[in-house]
Amino acid sequence: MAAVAKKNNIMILKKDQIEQNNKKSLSKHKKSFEFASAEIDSPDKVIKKLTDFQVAIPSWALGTGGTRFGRFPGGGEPRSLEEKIEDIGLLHALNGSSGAISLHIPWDIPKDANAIKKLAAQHGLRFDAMNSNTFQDQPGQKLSYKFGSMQHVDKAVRKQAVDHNIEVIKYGKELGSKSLSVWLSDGSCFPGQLNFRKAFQNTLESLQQVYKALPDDWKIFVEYKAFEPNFYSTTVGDWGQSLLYTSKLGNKAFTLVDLGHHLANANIEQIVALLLMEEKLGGFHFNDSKFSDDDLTVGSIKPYQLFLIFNELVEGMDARKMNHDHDLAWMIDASHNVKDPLEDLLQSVEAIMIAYAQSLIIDRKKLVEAQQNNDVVTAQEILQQAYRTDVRPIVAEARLRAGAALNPLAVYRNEKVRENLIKERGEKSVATGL
Ligand code: PSV
Ligand code: MN
Repeated sequence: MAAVAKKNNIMILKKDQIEQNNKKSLSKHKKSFEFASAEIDSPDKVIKKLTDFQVAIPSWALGTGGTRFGRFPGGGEPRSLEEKIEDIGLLHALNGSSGAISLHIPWDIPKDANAIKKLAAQHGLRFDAMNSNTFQDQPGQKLSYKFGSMQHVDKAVRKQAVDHNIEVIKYGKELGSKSLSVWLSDGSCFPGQLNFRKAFQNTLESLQQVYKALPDDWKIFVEYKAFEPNFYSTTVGDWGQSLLYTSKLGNKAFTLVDLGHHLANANIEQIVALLLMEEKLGGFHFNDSKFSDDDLTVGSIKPYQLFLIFNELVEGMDARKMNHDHDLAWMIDASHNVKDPLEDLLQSVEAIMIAYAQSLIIDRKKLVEAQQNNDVVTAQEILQQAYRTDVRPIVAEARLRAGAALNPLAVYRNEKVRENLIKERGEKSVATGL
C-alpha cells in the first residue's frame, strides 16, 4: 500500500500526504488566489462561509450506477456501511466539504449504531437526513408496493409503509440524525387507475401518522417528483403538492427539492425563492440533467441554472437570517454510470462550492437598486459579473484553510486511492443501492 495509510483497518488519507501534494501547487495557487481575492469584497468572509458549508453524501452514491440496460462496475466498491463511511471519509479529507452522510434504509441498516457513529466521527462525519424506501419490495416483505405505498387502496399496505418510516426514525435517532426524507414513487401509470383525491388523502393520512412519531427536534422532508417510475400521475408530483402535504402536516414538515424532479424548463430558482419565503424549504438534492432525472454530475450540464438557484437560496436565507450550512439539508443525489463514483462526487461538490461562492459575491445592494429602477440590463450584468468571476482559487483557498487538498481530484489520482480500494475490496465488489 504505497501512499494510502491503513490505520485500524480504516483507509485514510493522512494530513501530511495532503500537505505534500498541496506544496507542489502552492506557489501557483497563491498567485491566482491573490488575483481572485482582489476581485471581490471581503474574501475572508466568503471563505469562512465556504469552509462551513457541508454537503451530505448519500450512502447509495458510492457504487457505480446503472441504467435499466446494464451496469458496468469499476471495482473497489464499498461492500458495507463501514466501507461507505470510509469512502466518504476520503472525500471529506480531500475537499473538507463532505462532512455528512445520508443513509437509505433498508440499503444501509446500521447493525451496531454506536460503532457506526464512532466510525463516522473518526472521519469527521455526522448523520444527515435518513431516507426511507417504500418504492421497492424487499425480500420477505409481506405486502407489495406495486400499486403504491402511502396512497395504497389497502390500509394494510399503508400501515406497512408508515411502520417502515417509523422504523427509519428509530435508526436515525440512534445515529444522531435529525431528519427524515420521504420520497414516494406512488402514482399511476394509466388514466383511470387512481382516484387522485383518494390517493392524496391516503398519502396525507399516512404521512400524518409518521409525523406523529417524529421527535420534536426532527424535521420531515417531503420530496416531490413529476415522473418515474409512474408516468401518468405522481401523488407527490410537484412543489405545489408537496407544499400542500407539508402545510397540512405542521411546522416540522418541509418540502425537499431535487433538481432532476421537474418537468422540462421549470424555473427551479423561483420555486426555491417562494418555498423559502413560506418557510417551507427543508432540503435539497443536487444533480444535473439533460433529459429528465438523469442524476448527472452537478453543474455538468446547466451550471448557470445552478448559480441562479444558489442566488435565490442565499438571498432567501439571508432575508430570514438563516444559517447557510445548518438550516437546510444539502445532499448530492447523483449516480455514475461511466465514472469512478468518488471522482464524480468530488466534481459535484466542487460545482456546488463554485456556484455557492459566486452567489456570495453578487452585489446585492446594486441588484436591489436595479430591480427598483426596472433596469433590466444592469440586473443581468450584476448576476453575470458574479457568474463570470473565476472563484476557483477562492474555493481552493477555503479547502486549504480547512486542511484539505488544493486539488482534490489530482490528489485522489496521485495517491492512487481507487487502486488501493480495489486492492482492499477486490475488482468485483458491489455496493448496495439502486
Ligand atoms: C428518487 O428519484 C430520488 O431522488 C429519491 O431521493 C431517492 O431516495 C433517491 O432518488 C435514491 O434513489
Ligand atoms: Mn432525490
